[in-house]
Amino acid sequence: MGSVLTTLAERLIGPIDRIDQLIVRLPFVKPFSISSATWTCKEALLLRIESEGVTAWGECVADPDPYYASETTRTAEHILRDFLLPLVESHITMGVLEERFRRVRGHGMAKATIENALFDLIAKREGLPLHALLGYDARPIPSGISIGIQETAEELLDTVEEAVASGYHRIKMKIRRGCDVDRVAAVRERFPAIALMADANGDYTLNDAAHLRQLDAFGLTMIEQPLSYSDIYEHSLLQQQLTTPLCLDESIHSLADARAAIDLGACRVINIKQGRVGGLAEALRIAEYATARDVPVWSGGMDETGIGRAVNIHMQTAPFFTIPGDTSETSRYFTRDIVHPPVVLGADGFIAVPEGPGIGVQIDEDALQHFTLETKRLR
Ligand code: OSB
Ligand code: MG
Repeated sequence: MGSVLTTLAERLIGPIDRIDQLIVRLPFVKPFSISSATWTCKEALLLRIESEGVTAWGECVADPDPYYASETTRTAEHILRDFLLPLVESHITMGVLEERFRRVRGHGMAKATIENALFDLIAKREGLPLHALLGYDARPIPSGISIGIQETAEELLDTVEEAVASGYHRIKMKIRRGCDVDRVAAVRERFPAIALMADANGDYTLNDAAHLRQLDAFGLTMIEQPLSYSDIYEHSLLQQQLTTPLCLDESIHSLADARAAIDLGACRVINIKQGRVGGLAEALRIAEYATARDVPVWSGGMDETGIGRAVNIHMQTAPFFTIPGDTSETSRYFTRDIVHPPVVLGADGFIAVPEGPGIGVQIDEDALQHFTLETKRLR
């Protein structure tokens, strides 16, 4: 593992002819609600890098609003243009670039956008699929689904039923204050045997510990981010009062956060979003650290377009990812995506890794043009 990351860090960036930033907006099939926000469409900043006839892509996972994380599409634009892209030079390695990026505090989503695009570029130039550049063999990826907060319990039960029938290996349901214990109880009663978990996106405080303890009755595989994004210490106190494992998502921005959380006993599982922690290299470091301490990890999602979704799939070929993640079929999110082929579930609920060079999916130029709000040339 150490050697995998060393080899990655030694890769040269190489010549860059042009960089463009695109903002795209794709309508969702259905609005997606978490405790702090409802989104009716996916807005994303994309980076397109051209190098000697090769075109590479990176997708920023920031939302247009700061309701899941502090970064937004426009903060990412500012940080990319004014601070990160000036550090990208053809003669340096990815490891040196990562060192340079450390001077910029935070902004992991902006950093991951460049890192992802450059790894796509390097992989394409070497004729390797991204998973092979990362050092892992392709394998079928077990799928999980994240179901947003539904208007009614009936709609929730119908959605879960559909997901179970599709073959998802693990069901995550979003909860919030006032829409939690009864909903989980209803799902559990109807589906006694499924792997089920709940994600609160930080809607509770330690004062809710007794209330949250009721969730221990339902055999959840984990409760994700019950407390706020900065409450790592408070999660360690909550974990002592619950038998259900806690999983941290938005609290983890780096390996340092993961260390603090694990060593404090603040979580027993980590949701790693490579697009949130600065990219694939930091994500794999977190995965290795956690796994060595018997804290399993899984790959989260940010409702990405096919570009970011492909990156998450390639990352999950790493053997650390032992729990089904939040990577679901494209058709759950979009009627039309900007890449092909779409992500589909095999009959057994597994996802195949795209096998072309780099991220392995092709841009659908017509769809891209259709959904693009603006394009800016950055270099
Ligand atoms: O908390 O994991 C989350 C989507 C947007 C913001 C935060 C979260 C999510 C999801 C959806 O749960 C994951 C996906 O389907 O990509
Ligand atoms: Mg989450």
